[in-house]
Parts: sequence; structure tokens; C-alpha cells
Amino acid sequence: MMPVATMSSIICNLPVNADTAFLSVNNSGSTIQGSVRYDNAAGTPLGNATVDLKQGNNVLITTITGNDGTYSFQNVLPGSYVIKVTPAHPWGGVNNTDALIILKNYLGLVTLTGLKLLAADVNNSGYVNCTDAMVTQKRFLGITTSFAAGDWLFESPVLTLTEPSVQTVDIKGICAGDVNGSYVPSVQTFTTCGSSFTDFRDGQVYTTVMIINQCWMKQNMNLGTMIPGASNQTDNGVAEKYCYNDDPANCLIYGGLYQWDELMQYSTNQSARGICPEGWHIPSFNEWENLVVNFGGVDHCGGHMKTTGLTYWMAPNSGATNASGFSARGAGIRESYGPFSYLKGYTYLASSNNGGDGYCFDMVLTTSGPDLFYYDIDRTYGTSVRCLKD
Ligand SMILES: [Ca+2]
Ligand SMILES: [Ca+2]
Ligand SMILES: [Ca+2]
Repeated sequence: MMPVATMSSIICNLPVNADTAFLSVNNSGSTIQGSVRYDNAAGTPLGNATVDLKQGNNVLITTITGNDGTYSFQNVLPGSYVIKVTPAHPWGGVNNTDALIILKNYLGLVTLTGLKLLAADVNNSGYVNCTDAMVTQKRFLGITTSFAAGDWLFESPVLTLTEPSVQTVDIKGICAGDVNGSYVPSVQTFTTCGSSFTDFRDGQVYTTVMIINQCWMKQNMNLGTMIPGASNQTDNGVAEKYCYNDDPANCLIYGGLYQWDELMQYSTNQSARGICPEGWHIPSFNEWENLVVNFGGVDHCGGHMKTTGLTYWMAPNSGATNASGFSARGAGIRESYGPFSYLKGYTYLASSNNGGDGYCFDMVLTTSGPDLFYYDIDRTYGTSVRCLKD
């Protein structure tokens, strides 16, 4: 049996965080800028991460990184600050290789340093030993689904500002357990409308289409963790979805189904971003109407929005031309208390409009005709989401 590493021997191995800068300058109104990147060979930018400028426990300013991982805080007054990052990306990058490296580190065969040493302490015990290797392997095998250390570790630079200046503070992050830095988080790529687009939160790819003067996603959103139809989606900081008949395969074909509050991410603002990627939003009723009036009004628009044929719609799929390129499929609905209905018969597309009294406003297409219904629906139903470019 291997000896248990003592606390003092491990403390000797703890890294000095090279990016933790104690800066002394005299001043009033500084800029702090930099980038947030993954601790891998490529230094993959982490877009859409939340960056908090904190003084003690107080968050003074919050910003979100751009797709290139950059952030900045303006007009920061003199004082001492800590920068704290919360990522948008899922945990990933861990497999048996990482477990083996953690074991080898414990045996003295390899030496982990810096963030990678911290990432090895997956059980958050304060030191790295073979228990961490075992826990890492269990998570890779799906025997456990979380680490005591959490999913992500970031450098937390400390700054002391005393006079106006521009400070560049680059911050690295890593997933707990990914001690070889093998993870390459998705980068959100969107160039021109019509090109495909990767949602870096989960790596799913959507195509896009310009319709009149609006850039739409050509598939329904499929973000989030599937939960059973019998459960409600909640304001828990995690995007949740229903898959028709609780079958994940249906989410791949038709996208997820979301309760209105969840798809809006608990905002009531018109054109809120909701569950859409950064730079996209839940279309308002007025934005939907722009599409409707340009494709024959409510009597004909549905046909011009539906895919043709009987792959994604049951017969008769009347009036389907897909002339708009919108490519709607008969995604069905999750009813208030859990049952699923109308697969290939109807699709309910959410707007950001809250009809009041617990209702919201949907666009409804049906296989039985080319028309489009505006429908005031109970907010507890689970409906489809199409995102529109800001
Ligand atoms: Ca440990
Ligand atoms: Ca790895
Ligand atoms: Ca949720």
C-alpha cells in the first residue's frame, strides 16, 4: 500500500500562481482588461463567461466575455480587487488518461504544477493522491456525476490599484480532472447569415437562414439537460428541456420543448436572450409578424414555413412549400402536467410576449393547412424555440 501523502509534503508542491499580480499604482479610474482562456495547448478562448470584479465578498462590476474570450472593466476606482470567473461551457475533457496521470503524479512519476495540480484534487481534500485518481475514473465511467471540487477551476487574480492605469489581466481556467489539458471547449462561430453556427455551451451546430431582413436559426433550440415530462422546469441556473415522449432521439430531430419561463430564463423583457446563444434572442411577437406578413399573412405563412413531404409532418401537410426556408417541423407539445401530444401534427413556436394571467403567445403551425395561428397558451406547456439574431 502506498503511503498517504502528508499535508506538508503537498503544500510544498502547491504552485505559486504566476498570474496573481499584486500591482501598486497611484490612481482614480483604471481599466482592467484581458482574456479568459482554457489551460490547454491552444489557449482556447472561453466566450460568454461571467467575470466578476469583487472587493471582499462584494461584486462591484459584472461583465461577460466576448466570443474571443476578452473582457474589460472601465473606471475602476483605487482599491484591492479579485477577479472571479464563472464559465458558460460544460465540464469536459476527462478520461482514463487523466486518472492515470493523477496516479503517476502521486507516485512521483510525473509532476503536475499550477492549475493542473489544482485540477487533480478532484475531491477537494487539499492534496492529490490515489483517491483523486479513483474518483476521476469513476466520473469518467459515469459512476459519479460530480466532483467535490466542482466542475471548473480558474485563476483568481488579485489587483491593488492606486492610480489611473490600464491593467492587462489574462485568466486561465480548467475543468476539474482534466490534468493533461485535453479539453478544447467549443468556440461560438458565426460569420454571415446562412452559415452554420456552433453554440459553444454544448457544441451543438445550428444552421441559419436570412428571411427578408431577419437572420433565423434553421433548427429549434436543443440546449439543456433532458428532464421527464412529468416535472416542471425550474429557475436553477441550468437549462432544462423536454424531449417528446421523454426520448432524447426526438430532441435531435425536433429540438427541445421548454416552458415559457425557462425558455425566457426568467426574464419578462421583450426579445430577451433566454436560452439562446449570446448574440441571439427569443423573437418578440412583432418580430414574428415581420415574417408572417411577408409570406402571405396568417392564411398562407404556415405553409411557407413548413418543411415539405411527410418526414417531419404526418399527412396531409397541406400547403407546405417552405418558400421562406424556415423549415419548421411538427415538433408537438408537452402539455401542462406532462403528457406529450401532436408530434408531426402541430408545432408551437414561442415568442417573448407574455400574454398575462399565466399565458404566453405562440405561433402555431399545423399539418392540416397552410395557415398560422396566433395562440395564447398556458405558460406551463412545453413548446419549441427558434432564436433570432440580435
Ligand atoms: Ca484530493
Ligand atoms: Ca484530459
Ligand atoms: Ca432551469
